[in-house]
Amino acid sequence: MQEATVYKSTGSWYVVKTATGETFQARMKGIFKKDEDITSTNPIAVGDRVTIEPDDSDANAKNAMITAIGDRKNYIVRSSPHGKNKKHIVAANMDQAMLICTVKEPRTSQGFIDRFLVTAAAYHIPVILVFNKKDIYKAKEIEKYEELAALYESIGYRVLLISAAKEEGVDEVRELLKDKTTLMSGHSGVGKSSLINVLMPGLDLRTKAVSGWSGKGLHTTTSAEMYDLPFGGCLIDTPGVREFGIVDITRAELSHYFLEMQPYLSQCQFNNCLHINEPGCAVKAAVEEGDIDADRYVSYATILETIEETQY
Ligand SMILES: Nc1nc2c(ncn2[C@@H]2O[C@H](COP(=O)(O)OP(=O)(O)O)[C@@H](O)[C@H]2O)c(=O)[nH]1
Ligand SMILES: [Mg+2]
Ligand SMILES: [Zn+2]
Repeated sequence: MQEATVYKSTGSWYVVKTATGETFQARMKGIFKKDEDITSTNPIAVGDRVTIEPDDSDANAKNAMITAIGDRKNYIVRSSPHGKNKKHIVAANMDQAMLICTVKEPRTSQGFIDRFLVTAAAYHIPVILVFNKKDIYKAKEIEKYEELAALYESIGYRVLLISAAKEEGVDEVRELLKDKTTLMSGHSGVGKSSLINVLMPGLDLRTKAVSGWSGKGLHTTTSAEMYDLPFGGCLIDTPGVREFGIVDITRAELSHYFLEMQPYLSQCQFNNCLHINEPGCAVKAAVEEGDIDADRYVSYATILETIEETQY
């Protein structure tokens, strides 16, 4: 018996690696269920710690059986394509997440950033916001970036401006990734593969033009994969994941994941205040005073509407 970490999942086969760097093609032994409260479509995800029994019958094959899954420190899910109420675990056991954004080609909306931040906050995963494609930003885009950076830094997030193409700002990215397990995410076309190729020369991930022919097919079929960084640490790439679901969050909880709202929550007149129409709402007052950013409040109200009250 050996302990190993899941680096890739291809449905029924998993690529797992031991602490000494030995890689195995592993399968699950029988059917066993992990957390009973997660009705997930995949029992094992990238980042999971597993116990394996190497199969020694074929010395060249490096096959193994997975006999147990360790407890997860955290995990992130998206709603499954196989049904609204089913979840698919994207990755487990992360130290942090890095959201790659762009102000231009394509523009990452603030709503998308806020949804990501809410999901990560709900799973207690710190987020670093990395804006890429600095090289094509003109005065207008630089100004937009600076606005967003000031906003998210004021909330407590780390924000970077880089160019993967020109390899600018990448040293800082390396420093932040070193010796940690990081989930990398972002819209298609923002430069995730380009950045990974800079961080891991020799890996040579396929990058594609934003409006390239390969479009959807390529991206929906690819699943999460973990890489060892040459300078220490692991990176989880999530090429097929457009967005993580706000699946585990109730309406009442949502404001807790807008970190800048937290100091006001206890000051609302009603303790079940959803900060929409209630009298004596301290959150709305803070928005009016300019102490909470109005666009963040719009994101809050928009996400709140998408959470069905009957869901939980
Ligand atoms: N100008 C510029 N283009 C970039 C940069 N990073 C990536 N790109 C381009 O953006 C497109 C999408 O990049 P890719 O790495 O495939 O994005 P992914 O979908 O997030 O993996 C490609 O045409 C890249 O060459 C950058 O820093 N500056
Ligand atoms: Mg890519
Ligand atoms: Zn309120």
